[in-house]
Amino acid sequence: MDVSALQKVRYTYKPKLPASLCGGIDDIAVELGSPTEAAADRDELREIFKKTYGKPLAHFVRGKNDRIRRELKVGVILSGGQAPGGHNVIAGLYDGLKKGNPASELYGFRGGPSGLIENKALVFSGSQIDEYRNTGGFDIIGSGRTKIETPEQFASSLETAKKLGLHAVVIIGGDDSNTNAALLAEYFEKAGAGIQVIGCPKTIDGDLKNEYVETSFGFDTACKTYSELIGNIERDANSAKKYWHFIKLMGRAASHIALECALQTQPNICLISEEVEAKGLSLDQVVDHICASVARRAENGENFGVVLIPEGLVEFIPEMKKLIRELNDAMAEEAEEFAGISSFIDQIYWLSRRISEPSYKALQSLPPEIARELLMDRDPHGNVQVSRIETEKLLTGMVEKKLAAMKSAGLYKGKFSALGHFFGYEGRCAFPSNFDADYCYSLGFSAFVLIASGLTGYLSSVRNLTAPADQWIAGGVPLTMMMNMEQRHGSKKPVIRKALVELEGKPFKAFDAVRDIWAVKTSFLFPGAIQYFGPPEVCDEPSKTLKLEHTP
Ligand code: FBP
Repeated sequence: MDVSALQKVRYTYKPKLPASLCGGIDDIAVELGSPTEAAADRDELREIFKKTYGKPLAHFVRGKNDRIRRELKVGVILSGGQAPGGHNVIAGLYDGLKKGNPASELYGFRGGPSGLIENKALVFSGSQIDEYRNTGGFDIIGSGRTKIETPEQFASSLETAKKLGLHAVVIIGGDDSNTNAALLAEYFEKAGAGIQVIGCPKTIDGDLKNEYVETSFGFDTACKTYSELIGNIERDANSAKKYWHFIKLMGRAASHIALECALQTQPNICLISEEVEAKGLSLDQVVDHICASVARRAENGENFGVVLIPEGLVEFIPEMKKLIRELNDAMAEEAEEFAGISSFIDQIYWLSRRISEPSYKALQSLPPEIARELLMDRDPHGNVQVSRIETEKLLTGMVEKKLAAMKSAGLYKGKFSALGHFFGYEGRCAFPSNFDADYCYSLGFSAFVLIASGLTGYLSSVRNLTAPADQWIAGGVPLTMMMNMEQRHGSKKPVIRKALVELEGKPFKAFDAVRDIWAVKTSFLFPGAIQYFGPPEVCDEPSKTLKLEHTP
């Protein structure tokens, strides 16, 4: 296989592991804490997860574990959007299994959860794993967004696992995929199949975190990649001095990526969806906020700037949030009928009889291309595909109009020329940073220890991540502990609670303390490309979010 010079050298990188996993394989024991409770809606969740609710927290210590040498067959799934480091989770899991018992086997399910449902599996060889060590992407087996949902899909998943003689399945995914992992663990337990299920916290969005999951993997690399690009654009803007760049950033509902990139690059404006919602800002007020900065900078002769926009913004603007909720419900309740309506005009007419008057007005006030984007298919988990809504265009159009009105009123004298960008897919398959390479390998290895120790319904967890890797704390968090009930597809479902940006949290506070200066004075920072070789303060630094959240 032809590989780049960087890839060749990255093969030789040895990921760092927590001390509890570094010794001999016979010296890794599990310590269990007290029973746990769900994040909310405990009675309902106890009913749904009769077999797996309330398990204790687990962490690894040096000690004897007589189960670790068992011969095991394990299947692994990459689920949902790509995130840098997925290959290292698989490598860590593979190496753990082989260290435990060279006869153990790791199966990879192709194309996401559908690979388990349809029994599309391969057995990994050592040389195949070696070709993917420390590389980005999920291409070793591919990913997919199928949700294991129907009774038939659960039954086929069990059938596949039984047919292959699996002891366990590892699902590498975000909040929705790990909710699926919890449901599958419960199903296998109810069926008395003795097949364990372990999840791994993946998503560039950074919204799968809590007291025990400090960050999801991929967030670090994706943010560093976007920040490099934003820094380059800032420098271009500061050189040419003629454009305002409106940059939408992936992250789905959460604004963690936008906030982290803002901390790394110091743009003029970074919108935070969670703040927009908390303050109940309308779309017009968001536009006013941007225009105020454009006008102030124009007074200083600076007709250029950078605005960061979290991709989920529209879902947090109260009138839009209401509209999207009503659209989701209407489109889910009569999904087949809606799917049969081909023209946009007919879709709008159909909706006019199903959504409230204010929502209908909000829909009609949008530029037609944005309204069309709001009516596109939901993902298999019922979410609006916010990556396909061109919020950057919506905002530039509205800012342009508002500035023209301000000019007529003598309130603005500058020139405004805007360019739109969307950074998302560019960062999801980058070579993992050293942080993600180490973290992911440790997560995969931990998943092996959880399996070997006979645990099911857990999320592999590695904590204390701002300390050097040997001080990281590895173990497992019960999946039900992170759950609550939420409205999905028109009914209440158990889901892992999404962690959104906390306005009282340290990362937001750090941003809030300086953003008014950035809004007027050019304060750009240029972080440059991710460095893989060199001094640790350049190569091994975790994200600013993680450092702010976890450094006392
Ligand atoms: P996950 O939640 O599955 O990790 O995916 C995250 C994400 O990258 C979002 O940031 C983005 O909105 C979405 O995936 C895009 O989905 P798709 O890859 O299906 O276009």
